[in-house]
Amino acid sequence: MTQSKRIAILGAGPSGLAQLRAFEAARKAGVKDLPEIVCYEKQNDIGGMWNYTWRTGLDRNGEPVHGSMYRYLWSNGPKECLEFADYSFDKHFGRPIPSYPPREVLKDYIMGRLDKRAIFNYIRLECPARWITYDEQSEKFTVTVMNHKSGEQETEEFDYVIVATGHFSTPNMPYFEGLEQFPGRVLHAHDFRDALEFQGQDLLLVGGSYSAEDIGTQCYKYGAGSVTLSHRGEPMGFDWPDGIEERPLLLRLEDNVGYFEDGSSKRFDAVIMCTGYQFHFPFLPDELRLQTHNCLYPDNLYKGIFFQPNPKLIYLGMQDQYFTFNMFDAQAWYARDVILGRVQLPDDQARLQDMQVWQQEHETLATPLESIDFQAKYIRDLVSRTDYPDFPVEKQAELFKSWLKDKDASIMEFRNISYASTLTGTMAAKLPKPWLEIKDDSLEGFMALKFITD
Ligand code: FAD
Ligand code: NA7
Repeated sequence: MTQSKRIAILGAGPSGLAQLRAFEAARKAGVKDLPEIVCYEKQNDIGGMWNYTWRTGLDRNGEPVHGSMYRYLWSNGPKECLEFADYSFDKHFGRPIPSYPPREVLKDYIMGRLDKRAIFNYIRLECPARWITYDEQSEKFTVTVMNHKSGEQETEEFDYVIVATGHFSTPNMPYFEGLEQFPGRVLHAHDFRDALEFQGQDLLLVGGSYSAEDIGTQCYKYGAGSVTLSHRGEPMGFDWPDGIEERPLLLRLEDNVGYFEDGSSKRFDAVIMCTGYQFHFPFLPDELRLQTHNCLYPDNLYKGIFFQPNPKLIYLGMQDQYFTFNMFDAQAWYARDVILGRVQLPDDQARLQDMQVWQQEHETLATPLESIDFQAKYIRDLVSRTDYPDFPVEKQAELFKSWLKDKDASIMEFRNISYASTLTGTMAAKLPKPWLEIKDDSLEGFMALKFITD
């Protein structure tokens, strides 16, 4: 009898769970001789970024806290763009809900399609990966994890390693002169949790992307005194309400006063660095470690998944994300089919050529609209190669473009807009009052709202 292959999945967030589900789908479809899978998860539950934690700094095991989610987060894109091809929002909620659900509602949806009993057979919680090596002769990986439940390190061998540890957890924290004397709080978006903490305060947010936009509008919603967004590139340029403004880059702080590139200055109570994240894989040696920045087509990953120097090392979800959950599914299905031998990987040279074609197109992307189409095309390419249920990714790309327009039209109101599902055609319900006025966004609170349906 031949020994079955062994696979280690690192991380049980949406990407790792997509991989587990892809294998589960094969098992349910009657595929025999499936590989043996172990999924190591650092936290004490599944869900990744969606497993909200109040903790910051270190977790109860002394590990760096993974979570960057904050309490009052609502989806930053329409839910119709992240709908799983095989599990619609209609199926989960049984009735139309609005297009921009809050965090707990989205988590409920993500978890809803999992057969938890089956999934938990594979998962070892509180087991952060510590170190991984690859032996050219045996062609096996050695994976060492710290099992905080047993209090011991464990080492096992695997044929494949799938890295699904996310890339929005390790702060990129720049220095500005005078920070050490600033009398208020200085934190990174990673450690931001509850906007109520900043009620009445004048806030300086450094950064010009999603976190700055979202944390800024959220602090405004929950009563911050003022929000100043400082950007080093182009301003975001939205039509901000009174109380939110953009300024060019912060030059220095003197006591509690920030000085900006345009010569202006302002007094602040707290500074929140919304300056993005580092790719951080402390458990991987140089020769196995993906080295990239936040972009739509990281270097060295064939089909955005297979590590070029050693394609038995697989990375999921490493792209910057317009699309999220359905993209992770498409990646996981493709990775599964390669591991099962249904899809043959081409040789080194052919993989390189393929990556170069995508890289070249990636380098030409000049606008968000082009970037959305590029990511949709990437997903289409993956889906067309497996039996993952076909879904209208191009229509979802069009919705993303409408979303951009809606944000430009009104950054404080875009979350009040509804879209139709590209899968079921169901029109999303409308919120009974504007997003800005709905402060209780718990699962129970949100689902108890009287949504408006046509
Ligand atoms: P993660 O969700 O980050 O999961 C990675 C998992 O790996 C975690 O469970 C972690 O504990 C585990 N892990 C890490 N290191 C180790 C280790 N050494 N060993 C074992 N396990 C490890 N997406 C949307 O679609 N809509 C949104 O509105 C949205 N909002 C966001 C808001 C914020 C603040 C952030 C940071 C992200 C947001 N995202 C959003 C994007 C989010 O990254 C994805 O939705 C999704 O969580 C990515 O899934 P993942 O599994 O790749 O990574
Ligand atoms: P992003 O999207 O990677 O953006 C980081 C932002 O921080 C971006 O505007 C950067 O400017 C800016 N930045 C980075 N370093 C600096 C310094 N030193 N000074 C000033 N500004 C800086 O990260 P986000 O956290 O906004 O979003 C990540 C995910 O979290 C996203 O998917 C959301 O769903 C939530 P640049 O554009 O590089 O000039």
